Amino acid sequence: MSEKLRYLTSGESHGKALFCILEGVPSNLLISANDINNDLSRRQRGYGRGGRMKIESDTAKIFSGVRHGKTIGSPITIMIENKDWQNWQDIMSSQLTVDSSQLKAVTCPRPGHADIAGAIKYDAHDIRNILERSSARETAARVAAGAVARKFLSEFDIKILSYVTEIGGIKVHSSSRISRDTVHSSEEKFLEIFEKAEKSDVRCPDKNAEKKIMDKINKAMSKGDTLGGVFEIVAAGVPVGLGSYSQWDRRLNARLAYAIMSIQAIKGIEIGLGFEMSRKFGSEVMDEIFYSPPPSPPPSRGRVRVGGCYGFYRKTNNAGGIEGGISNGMPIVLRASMKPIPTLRTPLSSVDIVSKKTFKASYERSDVCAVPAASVIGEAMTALVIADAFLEKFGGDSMEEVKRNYEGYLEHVRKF
Ligand code: EPS
Repeated sequence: MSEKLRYLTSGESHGKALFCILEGVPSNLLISANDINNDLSRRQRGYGRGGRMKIESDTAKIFSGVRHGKTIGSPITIMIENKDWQNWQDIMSSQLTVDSSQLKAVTCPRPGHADIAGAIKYDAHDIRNILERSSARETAARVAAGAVARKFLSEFDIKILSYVTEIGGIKVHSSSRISRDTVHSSEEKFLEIFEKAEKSDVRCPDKNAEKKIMDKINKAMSKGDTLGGVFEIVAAGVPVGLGSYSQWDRRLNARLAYAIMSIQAIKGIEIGLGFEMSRKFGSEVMDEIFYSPPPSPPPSRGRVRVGGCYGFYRKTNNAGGIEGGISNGMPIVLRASMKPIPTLRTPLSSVDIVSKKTFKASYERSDVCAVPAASVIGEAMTALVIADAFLEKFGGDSMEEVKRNYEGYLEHVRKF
């Protein structure tokens, strides 16, 4: 793990605010709160989200690291206020002024949440102490950090996009997917799929599947139940050579898996053809290597995006853009599966942590389905990992220095 780009988040779900401190962003990157707010608002969308998203309109306040619209190389501090704090001031007060015996403790852990393991671990007799931080609300702060990483990567024509491939077992039709046969197709095809996803209430580029998914979410909603699903992320324009096989924790696939698996409710990740690869002959899945002399003069940087690294190219992308833990110049493709949200309006059986009697789990307001939001969070985590690996290879203290280093490397790749 290189950690050229480091970040921490803090804040409770119903506390005053969420924070993120991001360190390692070079100076002279143009950034504004609007760049961050766009992603914050994308994270809030999606059919099946709960009442909280109607209360919040997440916006970033930049407290440090940016001056007159440009980074200055010092840690960037971002705050996102919780509007709902108004309704939780006593319950979430940091002061002893509130009589805690008057506050109703949460004592029935929800199966599938961090509640019971967290309560035992932190010796908490009110599960609120656990659920406030384990809540996926924390991801708003990560999306803010990811938005800065995305802005940095955009300076090098690297785009990170995502869409939902299935919810509740209803899958997007193969013609609306990019991960298999069409993965090496033109940038236009990528963008078309993502534009459709962006307009969809469930980030699904296939209208037919979208309708079925929304019907299924309605069904879950009326039953007091929840749904999970799968989303796919594509990082296009990543140059050959990020990450390394030389040490286990430098492998780019491992770094991505770590970051994606850290998102609340994520239970699995695949890169490229993923699990499907294990069911095929080797000859069917390796991406054969071809060569055509690099065009002269060199194409604009954007052209590196699809099809590999100038002269060398592939016709398939079963590897998902990573071989031997190193980016190979093809788009990086990964999928993650999200379990259904564990907070159920019709709760499952649980045991009260105080009385030890069987009860129904506590119900906390929550979402019916948050897969579209997880997809946006996945983009942020991917952006942070790729920006970190990019800085490890081309690192510099200013954007100008990083750009010089990158241009020099592209020249090397072109001549290789
Ligand atoms: C979330 C905010 C939370 C939940 C959800 C994600 O708000 P509240 O708890 O006030 O309803 O909607 O949290 C969970 C899914 C979870 O498991 O905790 C958000 O901002 O994304």
